[in-house]
Amino acid sequence: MRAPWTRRRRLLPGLLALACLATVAVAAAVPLSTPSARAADPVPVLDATFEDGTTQGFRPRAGETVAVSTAVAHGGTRSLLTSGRTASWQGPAIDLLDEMVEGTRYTLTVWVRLAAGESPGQVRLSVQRDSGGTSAYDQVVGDTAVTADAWVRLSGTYVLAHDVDGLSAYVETAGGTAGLHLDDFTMAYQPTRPVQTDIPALREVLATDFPIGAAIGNRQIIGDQAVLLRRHFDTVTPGNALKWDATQPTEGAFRWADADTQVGFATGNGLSVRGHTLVWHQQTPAWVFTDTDGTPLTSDPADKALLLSRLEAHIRAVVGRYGDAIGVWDVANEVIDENQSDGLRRSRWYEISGLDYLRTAFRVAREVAPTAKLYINDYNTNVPAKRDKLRDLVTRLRAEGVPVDGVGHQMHVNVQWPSIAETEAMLQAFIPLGVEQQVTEMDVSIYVANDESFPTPPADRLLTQAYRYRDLFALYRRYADELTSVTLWGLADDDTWLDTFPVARKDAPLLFDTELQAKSAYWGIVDPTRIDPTPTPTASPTASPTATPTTGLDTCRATYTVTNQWPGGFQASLRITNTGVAAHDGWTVRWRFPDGQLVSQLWNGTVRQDGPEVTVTPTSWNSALPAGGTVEFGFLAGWKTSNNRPVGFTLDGLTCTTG
Ligand code: 9MR
Repeated sequence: MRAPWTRRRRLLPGLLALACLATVAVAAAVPLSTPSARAADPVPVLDATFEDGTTQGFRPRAGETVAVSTAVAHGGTRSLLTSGRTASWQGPAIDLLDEMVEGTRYTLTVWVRLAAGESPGQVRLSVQRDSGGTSAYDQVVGDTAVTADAWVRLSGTYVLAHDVDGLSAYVETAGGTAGLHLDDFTMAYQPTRPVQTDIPALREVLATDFPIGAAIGNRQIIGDQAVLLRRHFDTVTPGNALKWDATQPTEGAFRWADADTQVGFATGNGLSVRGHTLVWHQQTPAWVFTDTDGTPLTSDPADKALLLSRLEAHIRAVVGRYGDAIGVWDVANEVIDENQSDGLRRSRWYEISGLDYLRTAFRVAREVAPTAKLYINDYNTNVPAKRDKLRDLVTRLRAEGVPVDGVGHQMHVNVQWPSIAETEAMLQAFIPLGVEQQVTEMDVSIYVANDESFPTPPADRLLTQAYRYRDLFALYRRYADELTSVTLWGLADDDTWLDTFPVARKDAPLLFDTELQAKSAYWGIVDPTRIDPTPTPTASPTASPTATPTTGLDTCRATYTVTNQWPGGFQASLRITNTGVAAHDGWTVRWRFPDGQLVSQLWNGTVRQDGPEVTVTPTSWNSALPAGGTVEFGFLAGWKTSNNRPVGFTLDGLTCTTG
């Protein structure tokens, strides 16, 4: 009998014909494995200019008014005006069920501006999928600033990766009910380039080191994506399908469709599965933390018992369903808050149960899956303060007999941060504990600041990224005895969570580009001599720890990076490079915060803050700053209404350039 979670996918008619057409058309235009070659031209499927005076298939989502307008136009003399909105999710929609073929990539583009007199706001482009009476929503373009004075272009690619009985694209606002115009909507079939078959498979290159994995969704297991996935990877992590909000959105009503599909694909193709994740403060439905009458649970014994029994039931169901098919579980995700003296995140889990939610989760997971490896997983585990708090927690839990087998380092990093030395210290810190370690969610953002946005990834960033992959994987390989797998948080740059986090912009953090072709980042791992050196490199932050000194007027360079931000707080790092000819031993670095930000904790230096003015001086071990040398420190800080970058960086009173 087949396991209950294996399921045949139904391909909508036409997919195969279209896929063949794509392959033929693209193969004729683009030779195999030419990474710099452009994608084939899109093939228009739909367009709407409203110049014929009709709404061309656009309709209101619910109750608002959608009508052709001559007030403004992006092209021609007409646009589509949506008015009378009473909720931010209302907006113009167009049905696509008959137009889109499952597993095929489309580009959706539309121009939007707000109606006259509306205050600036944010718009986004989304797709609604309906199936058996349930709707789901995918963002095609994330929140994008818009005004009543100018048109803004929203354009993104979309692959339908689910069987559906209803499908529409729509524009909505992030908040408010402003009237909005849209114009020149197009949907184009975007042929993909064939998956390269003449380059080494990552999993073979790394075969003697560790299994290599990718996070997946339904989109990664059909069409060319599936071909690429099977070719290069040993393991997969369903990125969302096993989380609580996906599996048990309401109490006792489990939904397995996506998880079954993804786990079934993996086992059917000889890929192993990391189960992610059983207990987390995000993507957990509100019912878990409330009474049956909607009252928030408290830490009183009855409430706590109720919470832990829900946790136990959840783990029994989810882990039990997949049995041996899932050999590793991220039992607990992101439970550390290094700003708490005890290092424990004040999540609802913690507030109600203290550490008992962790004890229960690991105990039950071990009981249900006795041979699975049980992990505690977190981000920024390279940051010394966080690393040490995690190490302390794991030590404490294991001393109590809680079965924590491994530590997962997410490694959401960027082209500049963190250093190899800090990453190595991260791996070393856990060796004495005798736990396994895995890199679980690695990606390397091309951005180093929240206010950067590139329509296409600049060549120098991609080159620096390749060096980062080269150096980080060289490190991982040196620690292959400790690392039992390395997983990337995605398959290719066409589908990455970083396109909407921390702001909406196109990122390119993975090894394969939006055309599924190997990037220099891939070669950084597979064969660094094949990294495309054409663009002028910005020095690899790790390959060349000191910059070449330059003479002339510029004396220092300040590189400021917000590495993480959440409501009210953020983490940042500042790297100062001495680009002058003289040493600055015993240095003093200063800057000004423009928005009342307040540093709460700084490492690798001593901080003083006087209003907006921040002064940092060295610790005992990093006071030397020779010509060409670099110092780097990180800090945690609070922010209120906005968090713009600091200004006025100086080194010993000399003004630094930024960048
Ligand atoms: O990749 C996931 C993305 O699709 C979700 O929108 C997001 C919501 O929180 O979660 C992403 O995955 C996260 C993972 O589960 C835990 N570590 C951080 C990952 C990126 O946010």
